[in-house]
Amino acid sequence: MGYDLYVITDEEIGRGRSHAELARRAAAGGADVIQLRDKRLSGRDLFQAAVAIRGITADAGALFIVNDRLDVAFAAGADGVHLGENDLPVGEARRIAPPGFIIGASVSSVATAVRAAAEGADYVALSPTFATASKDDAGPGYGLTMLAEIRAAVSLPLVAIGGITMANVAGVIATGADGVAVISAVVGEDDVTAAARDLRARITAAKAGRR
Ligand code: TZP
Ligand code: MG
Repeated sequence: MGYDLYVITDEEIGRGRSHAELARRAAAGGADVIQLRDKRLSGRDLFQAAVAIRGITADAGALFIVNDRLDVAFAAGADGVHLGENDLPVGEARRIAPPGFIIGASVSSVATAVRAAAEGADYVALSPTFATASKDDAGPGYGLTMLAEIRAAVSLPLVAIGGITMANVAGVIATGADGVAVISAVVGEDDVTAAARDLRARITAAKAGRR
């Protein structure tokens, strides 16, 4: 299973629709991966949202990843966790994760990508690839040059995250990303399912053009 279209839930950008509802709509549009991300929720509420999304993604055949919280990911039976550079180290998560459990890592350089790979990450995400208003502390984007450098340095699946739009997704895929992770381009749209379908089609077309 791939990482082509990786949709991250956000109830604020999602205009009040719940994490589960956003996940359901994105999966219906062909999202390959759904990530539950909510920095505000208590562990208990995050767990409850995770259990709901576990059922939705299992039915849809999508992967389910929990942001930040390895404990919640384990407890809800998620497929994996996504860890940033200030979260639990990838190697420590790998040490206690069951076989097959997916660990994704946000990276900001070739060096951090190579380290994440060495510690046992299953995919790396260049974060942020472009500037974004969806994450307060994201900072400026690293851009396509850095994406290409990481592509050349690691063989793991490479995801671009931050500021990906319908307009720039083809260039991101042409640069060598295996997939894109988005909030606003899908979750912020009125018709989440149609936006996911449109973005997914652009990714598929860009990959076909790369061969
Ligand atoms: N991590 C790095 S950028 C980002 C996250 C969660 C936000 C991505 O949101 P958008 O709306 O797709 O730029
Ligand atoms: Mg994090």
